[in-house]
Parts: sequence; structure tokens; C-alpha cells
Amino acid sequence: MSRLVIVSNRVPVPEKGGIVPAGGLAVALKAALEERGGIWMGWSGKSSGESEPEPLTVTQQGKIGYALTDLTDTDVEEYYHGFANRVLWPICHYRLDLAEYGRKEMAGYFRVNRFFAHRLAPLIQPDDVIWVHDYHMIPLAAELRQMGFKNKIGFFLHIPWPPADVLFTMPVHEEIMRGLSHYDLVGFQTDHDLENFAGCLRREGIGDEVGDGKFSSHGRTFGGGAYSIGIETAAFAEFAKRASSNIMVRKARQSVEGRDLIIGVDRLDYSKGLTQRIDAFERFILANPGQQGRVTYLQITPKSRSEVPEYESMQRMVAEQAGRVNGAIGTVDWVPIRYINRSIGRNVLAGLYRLGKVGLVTPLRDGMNLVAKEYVAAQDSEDPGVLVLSRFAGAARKLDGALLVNPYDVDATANAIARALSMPAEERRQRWQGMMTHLLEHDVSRWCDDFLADLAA
Ligand code: GDG
Repeated sequence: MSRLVIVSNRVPVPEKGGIVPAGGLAVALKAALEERGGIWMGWSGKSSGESEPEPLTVTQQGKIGYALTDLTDTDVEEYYHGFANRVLWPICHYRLDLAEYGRKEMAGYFRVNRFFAHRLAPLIQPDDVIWVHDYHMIPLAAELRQMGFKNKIGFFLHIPWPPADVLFTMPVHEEIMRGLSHYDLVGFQTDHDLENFAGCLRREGIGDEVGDGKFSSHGRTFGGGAYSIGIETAAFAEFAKRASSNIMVRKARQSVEGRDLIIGVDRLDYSKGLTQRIDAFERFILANPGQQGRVTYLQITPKSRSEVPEYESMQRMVAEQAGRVNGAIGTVDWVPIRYINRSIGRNVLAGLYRLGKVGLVTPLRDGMNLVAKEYVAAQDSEDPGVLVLSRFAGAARKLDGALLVNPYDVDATANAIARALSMPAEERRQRWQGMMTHLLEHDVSRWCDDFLADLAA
């Protein structure tokens, strides 16, 4: 079996004692690396100021080498905040209004990818299989090919791929499309993303599907497929069960005694539909006065990307909105929305999912959305809660036991909350069972194995 080289913007380096930072993706990729041996390379998250970053540091832990590099301040600003998060992220989430294209940032993005390729090159052996992750790294394969590398190189995009009319608003879309053609396999979260990609090739007249899961463009033939990412379903279910006895979870349970808990968990991001969701909750209470004082909506929203102006203003907006709704519909003995604006421990999170009668997952656009899957896995099989899920999350393609909503339709989401809270136990069990069976079969290890098997084929 070939050695595996994984490249991603950030690298979840295990802390002392070998504990991997939380998250199924990190666990699954680490397992794949442990099996085959290999390297995980990426940005350290640190800046070297304006001086050239020190040579790559490789920390060996068992069969895995973690190879990290710093970037300069300018690199971080142009590549990361500038192009990745202010152009590619909004465009891929259909937010043309938020994309701020600049030539300097675009040049920084390609420059840093070249830099990553040069730092990685000395570590690559001829038989290594290379797996590149996400939108930060699209041009990496082209850089490696230019340096003469013939290895199998795969790419997986964790976020959506937009339709041609959206993508083509980005001035360098041709370069980005060309970048993808240098991989041997390009993986998307869903068949929709894959169709959009094929549509982009055709509309630009630069390529097409050539059958058998293959595409041809820019003089190359390469594989393309949908590989929906999963979670460590069985382990997470067990984890959530045990988490019920966690002290914080017990306190939370006591504090909502006699009330139903609705739970939302999202990074603070405009793609997650938070303001529409809070509106929907308010609308639900106004339309169902009998529910006043009988439900608590807990929204856990760790800050993210605060350096990007849209995120900073969003942070203010969501906090103000939660405060306004509490002021408008709360009573002396009832705070309708509990809003937590920082990260909480994964075990507490798992226990809270299990407490939630309703999991509210209503992104405006999402590659997959692992919160939806974690919520389902965390439920008690005898008395499961109901998932209210946006049809615009990749997860909605397969989780058909959820109540699917259009998050732009605030009334419809409000109605779905009402329906979820009054759903009979038998229907809840039936819906949950179907989703859980799917999640057990399609867990994150299977996602990883499927992708790597197709890349090797
Ligand atoms: C991208 C794509 C795709 C959240 N708050 C806390 C916390 N979390 C954890 C969740 C979950 C993860 O963060 C979020 O994953 P999502 O999939 O929901 O969203 P993104 O971060 O946007 O991820 C997405 C994913 O990549 C994988 O391919 O599904 O579509 O956008 O695991 O549990 N964890 C802890 N405390 C928190 O407060 N411990």
C-alpha cells in the first residue's frame, strides 16, 4: 500500500499524549495515515512577520510526520483572509454580493500555493499518493505537476461547487478550473456539486464528461465524483450516551426542566442562516402563544474568522438580534433564546444534542453539514428528537427522515419547528431509524476509503 501525503490549510496536530483535536475528519484521516504511514502538511497557523518563514518542521508521531510551515503576514492576508475567505468562500456559497475580488489577493493565493508545493516537494517519494483538501489549495497539483511530479494526486472540496453563472463572476475562474484538471480525482460532497462542475466545464467549452466518472479538459482526463463526508457515527452515538452524565450536561438538563430544548450549533458564518433561524424561532412563538415559557432555544456559535469584516459585523448582528427577540417575547421567568458565542467541549456538545427535542440546522448553503449528522447520531433510540434541516445543506440529499425546510422561508421554518415539537414518538423513531442506518453505513471511514480506493484505481 502506498504512503499517503495529506495537504490541508490547517493540520490537526495531536496534542501531548496523542490526543487528536476534536472532529471526525481529523480522526479519519489520521487513521488512514496510521495505516499507510505518511505525512500531513499545511500551515502552522502562525506568521513569520515579514521575514521568510523558517524551513518546514516535521514532527514524527509513530508512522505520521506532521509537516508545518509558517507564512508571512502578507501571505496570510492575501492568500487566507483575502482570496480563500473573501473570494472563494462567498462565491462557493452563492454569495456574489460578499465576494471582494482583488488582483493582489489572487496573486497571493497562487504564490502561496507555489510556496506550499516547493516546501512539500523534498518530502514526496515516487509512489506516494497525495490527497489535497479544500478550497485553499486548488492550484497545488498544477504546481507539483510543473515540478515534474507524476504521483496520483486527489482533491476533495468540503464546500459547495456553484453553478457556472455564479462561478464565472470570479475573474480567475479559468485558472481555478484549470487547476482542478491537474488532479487524478476531484471529489465533491454531493451529486449537485458534481453536476455544477460538469456544467462549468461545458459552459466554458473547455471540457466535458467522457463517461465512466471521467472528465476531460485542458488536455487531461481525470476522475470526478460525489463522496459525501460522514462522521464517526457509532463512536459519536456512544460518546453522546455517556455524555448524559457529564456535570455540565446535567446542569443544562436541570435548567430546562419542564421545557423542550431546541438546539442549534454552528460556526459564526453568514452561510449558516442564523438571522433567518432566529426570526423563524420568534415567528414560531408568536404563532403559537401556548408555547411561551415552554421551550428554550439554545444556539451555540463559536466565533470564526473575526479578521474578515463581514464576520465581525455578523457577530454583532446575531447577538443584537438574539437580545432583541428575548426582549420582545421573553417574560420575567423565561429567557427564550440562550446564545453562547464561544466554543464548548465536544463531550458537552454531544450531551446537549441528545437533550435537544429539535435539532435546528438551517444553513442557506452548506457543503455537507456535520452538525446535522452528529445531532442524529446523538439521539436516544427510544425517544429521538427531530432534525429540522435546510434543503440547501449537502446533508439533506440523504437525510430524508428530517423535516426539510427552505431557510429563506421563515414561516415554513417556524411551522417545521411546531411540527417537530408535536411529532408523535412512533413517527420520530421511524424517521430517526432510517437516518441512523444511513449514517452507520456511510461513516467517515467509508468516505475516506471510497475516495482513496477510487484515487488508486
Ligand atoms: C466545512 C463545510 C462540511 C461547532 N461548534 C462547536 C463544535 N463544532 C463542530 C461541530 C462539527 C464542526 O464543528 C462543524 O462542521 P460543519 O460540517 O457543520 O461545518 P463547517 O465548519 O462549515 O465545515 C461543511 C465540513 O467542512 C466537512 O467536510 O460538512 O459543509 O462548510 O463537527 O460539532 N465543536 C466543539 N465545540 C463547539 O462549540 N467542540
